[in-house]
Amino acid sequence: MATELNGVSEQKTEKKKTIFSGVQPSGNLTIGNYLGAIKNWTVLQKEYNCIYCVVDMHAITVRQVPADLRRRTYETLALYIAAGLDPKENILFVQSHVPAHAVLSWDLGCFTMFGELSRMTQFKDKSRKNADNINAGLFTYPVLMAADILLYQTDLVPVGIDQRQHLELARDIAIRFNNIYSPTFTVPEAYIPETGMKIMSLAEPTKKMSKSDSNANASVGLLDSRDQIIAKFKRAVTDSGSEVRYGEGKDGINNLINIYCCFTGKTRSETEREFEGKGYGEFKMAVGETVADGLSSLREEYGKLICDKQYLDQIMASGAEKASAIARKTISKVHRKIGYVSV
Ligand code: ATP
Ligand code: LTN
Repeated sequence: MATELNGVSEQKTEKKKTIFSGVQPSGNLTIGNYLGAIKNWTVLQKEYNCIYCVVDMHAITVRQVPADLRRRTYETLALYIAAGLDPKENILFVQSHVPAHAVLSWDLGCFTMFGELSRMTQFKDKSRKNADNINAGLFTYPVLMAADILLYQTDLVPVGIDQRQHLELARDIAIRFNNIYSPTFTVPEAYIPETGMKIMSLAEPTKKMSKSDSNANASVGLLDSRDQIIAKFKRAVTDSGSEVRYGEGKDGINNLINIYCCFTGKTRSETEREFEGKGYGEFKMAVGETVADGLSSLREEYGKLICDKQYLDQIMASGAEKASAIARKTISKVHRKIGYVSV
């Protein structure tokens, strides 16, 4: 899709398109976050104007320990860079450093219907998981996400498929606002990878792998050690069969095949052929080793970055400054259209 949308001829005549995406610093980033989101971001950074955010304001919709949130905000930024995002080529910043996100979120909330927010499956899931804290922020989370995206006149939003519904809502809000006033926001499109769009839990393969899962064996962290990674794949839940073949009702093995394909670049049928006549045990071991090897340079780079807090602070500050300059323009346009008095 990237090449199709951004062929050479288009690049010469048109302004580069803008990309925006983010991850919440709500836990240890998993291979789901990597394969569904961050890995794809690195591919896009040369051809697009890319803005990647650590969405800490989204993270507090679920109760966070302050020291953990602060540490994970640094960790997430360091992981962005370790995964290959160049801070000189991209704007990397922390959401709470740019207050325009909260400002636009309020405005857009007045153009979003209660019924629309009630239909969001992530809200329903998270309400079930956090029954003692179904706060208003959890409910209006998609409005803040729409503000994140629309502030930067974003064309494309690379996310995992679980975010499609939120993206649709962001588009609806943009279209609604544009129709009520006049064209104000670029209407964004989702950019969802074909493979890795939804990595499932290793413990319950019908559920999405999630960094906030309380079962440590369910997800593989980007910073897990080689031994931990291999052990988790060895323990991965699969069906009672033994043939490494993609198929209906084989969620566990399908997930392992997908992960293996993402890390090796092989197709499903190539993988099936490679493991023909070999059992699940051997396959799980191979997936574990492949993932551990695939993440080793990221882990090494991360180790260096996380020790240099000063460097990370500097990236955060300069990212916030660049993001604020773009956001300011959208805010002033929106406020003029709404009818707020400017002084
Ligand atoms: P949480 O558990 O706190 O809800 P999460 O692990 O679901 O977090 P997010 O911060 O909500 O992660 O998502 C960041 C990005 O990673 C999004 O683009 C999302 O689509 C993608 N993503 C998250 N989990 C997966 C997954 N299992 N497979 C593919 N992509 C994923
Ligand atoms: N809701 C997203 C995180 C997120 C996001 C964004 C992604 C917040 N704001 C803007 C893309 C664009 C999630 O992955 N849970």
